[in-house]
Amino acid sequence: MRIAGADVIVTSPGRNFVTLEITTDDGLTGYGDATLNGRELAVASYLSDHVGPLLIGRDAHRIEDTWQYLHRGAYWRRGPVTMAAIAAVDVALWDLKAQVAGLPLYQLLGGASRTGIRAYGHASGRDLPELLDSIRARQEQGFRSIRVQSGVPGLETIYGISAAPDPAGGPGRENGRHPQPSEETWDTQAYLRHLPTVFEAVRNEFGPELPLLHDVHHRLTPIQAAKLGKALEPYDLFWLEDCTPAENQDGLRLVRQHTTTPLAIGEVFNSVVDYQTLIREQLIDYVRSAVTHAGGITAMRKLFDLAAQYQIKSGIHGPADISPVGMAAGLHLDLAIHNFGIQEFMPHSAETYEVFRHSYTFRDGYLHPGETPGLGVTVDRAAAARFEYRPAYLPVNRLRDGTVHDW
Ligand code: EZ4
Ligand code: CO
Repeated sequence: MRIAGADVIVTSPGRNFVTLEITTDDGLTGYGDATLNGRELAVASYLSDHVGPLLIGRDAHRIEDTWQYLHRGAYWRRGPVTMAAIAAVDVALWDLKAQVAGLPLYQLLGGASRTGIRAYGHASGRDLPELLDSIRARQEQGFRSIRVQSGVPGLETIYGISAAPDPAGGPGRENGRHPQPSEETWDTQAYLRHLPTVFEAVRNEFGPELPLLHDVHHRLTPIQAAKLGKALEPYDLFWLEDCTPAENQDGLRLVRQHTTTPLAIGEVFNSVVDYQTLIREQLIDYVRSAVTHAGGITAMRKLFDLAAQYQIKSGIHGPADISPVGMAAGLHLDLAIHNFGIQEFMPHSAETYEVFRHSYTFRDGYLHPGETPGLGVTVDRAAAARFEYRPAYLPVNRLRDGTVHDW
């Protein structure tokens, strides 16, 4: 089975997605997600200008060799653009191999280790009543684990509570072809004072059993994160996510020494190298990388195997800016690996599902990739062509004095 074509599909059904479509000389088609929110065209160019031409004529079955060829062979390693491009090739090749085998992809990864994939949904509110309603709405949708994000008195918008439900699909898109990112104001002390009161109220309302998560979005220093983790201990979080920027992995030692709140990190990481200290020293409890951003199934499987040696579990990133192709790739891994933890799930819009036909399901709190041979996602190219790319960016965050802060 030789690779005959490698097409890059850029489409915007509600938000931007980049998809690699690999075709083979025996007529099969495989898909990989290459969406890098706000920097989509850089990956599209990396694939169509530099990677696609190298793939033509290669044996589509040689997944590991192709991964190494693109990673080591390029000389320039790692980085979000490179790793998203390699991920797209890798996932498309796994899709093809599973189609040839006539099996859903998870069967090639060792088969199912569980019957369903526990998913968490997002609840948010500008104030407490709105937040409690949002949690109830998620429960009605079937979610049994819920990420809680709350407005902070005195702050107009904060991460997870933008006026538009989907930040990079939000106001910036309306400004024409070259929008500027919107800007938000941040006050760390106000957040640190307010958040424990939110979790106290949520626990009082919903009781001790509902698994609750929270995403700090890299906004604290290690000592601030330590303080927050400690303050949240009475509310028994499932995890506290991205409590501090973790490019400096050593910083997590301080957080860890002060709190037993479980920690999840890694949605902006793209390589196992980013995790070396975090995993070896057991400084985190959940690995957050997305298949789409961290080199595909081949790389993620190795990452999870390393984590398993240290009792660290998976918590694959699953926001709406991962396409259904990337989502499905994560679900096949989730079902197969032993050290599965939880899967983030933001259902896509009806427009997105028009372009991406998928076999995965969500029922009673659990996802399943389905039994269709391969990945179980196909792209309707005629539908994709109806949704033209428009630049859209995540907001930029500033402190009250105007200093740029992590978003
Ligand atoms: O802000 O995917 O846990 N999920 C998140 C996401 C990220 C976006 C960035 O593109 O933090 O919503
Ligand atoms: Co996050």
